Amino acid sequence: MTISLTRRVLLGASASLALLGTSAMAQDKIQLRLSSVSSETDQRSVAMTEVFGPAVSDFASFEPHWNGTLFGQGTELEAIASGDLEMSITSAQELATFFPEWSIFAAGYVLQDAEHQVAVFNDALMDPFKKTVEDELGVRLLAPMYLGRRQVNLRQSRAELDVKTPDDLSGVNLRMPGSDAWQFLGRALGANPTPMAFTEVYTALQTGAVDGQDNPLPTVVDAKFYEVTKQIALTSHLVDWNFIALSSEVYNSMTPEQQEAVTAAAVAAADSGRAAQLAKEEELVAFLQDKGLDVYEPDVAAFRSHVQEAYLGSEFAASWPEGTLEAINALGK
Ligand code: KDO
Repeated sequence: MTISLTRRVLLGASASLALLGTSAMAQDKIQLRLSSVSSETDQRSVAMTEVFGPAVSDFASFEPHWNGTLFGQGTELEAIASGDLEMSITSAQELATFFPEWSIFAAGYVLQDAEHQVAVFNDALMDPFKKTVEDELGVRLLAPMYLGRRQVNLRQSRAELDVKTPDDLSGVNLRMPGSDAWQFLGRALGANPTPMAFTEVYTALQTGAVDGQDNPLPTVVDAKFYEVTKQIALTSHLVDWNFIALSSEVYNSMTPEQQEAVTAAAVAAADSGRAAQLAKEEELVAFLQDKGLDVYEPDVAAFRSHVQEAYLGSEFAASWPEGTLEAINALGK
């Protein structure tokens, strides 16, 4: 079928007008660029793309950038504070680099499970912590995301290195994320921590640059760390979480209805991602064993007492506001 020249020109013109219209409309929408090192298939990313984005699409253009392609791990909060980014999936460990008291939410064996995380995030005890982040960093924390129970994942097989207690990790070169709070956790586990960005971990395991890493089972699978490791000791040393973070300046520029909608969208995305991540944690032990990894429980009580003892005598605990640890524990089981 041939289209007359006139008609083709008209079609072309209307298409470019439509594009202009779309891009102009997009320009009317609030731009929400999110940068994260998580992959697009990570349950937190899927929840942001499938739940958060559509829920705010009337007034905002959600633009996720996964795998650290826009900003490197640990640089996102400063990018938001300087107005170069609107959103991130941040962590207590990253916030602790600005405000040491945030390390209480990154301490091993404190948060008990996903339900405890939500109760803590919504409790009044969090108000001063959230206010400091807003007042001093210009970042608003919208909702808690469940990352999962962090486990010790090693290149050595169990026959080569049977992990029972922290003593068994002595001398093990364990990759931990770069901040002080993470490095401290690595030492509290008994290992020698090596700071490294998430995007470098697979290659470091593959080449033997590190002996292991720690992450929840869904991450071990999503990042394919199981391809280059041989065991997982189920220490569950940190029930880890992230926070959906939004520039306070952008939030404050929204109408009250938009503020309510963006908050509700974040909560809905966090709830969706949490359910998906919990389901994956249940099913992945068998998956990883089928891939040939030794997956087993060490002496968790020995790890818990060693880690808690390390924290209680630490500079981190000295920064924790009086009564906060007790208030967190009171919200648990
Ligand atoms: C990691 O670097 O091990 C970590 O799990 C730290 C988390 O706070 C978070 O940044 C996470 O990486 C990324 O979202 C990738 O899963």
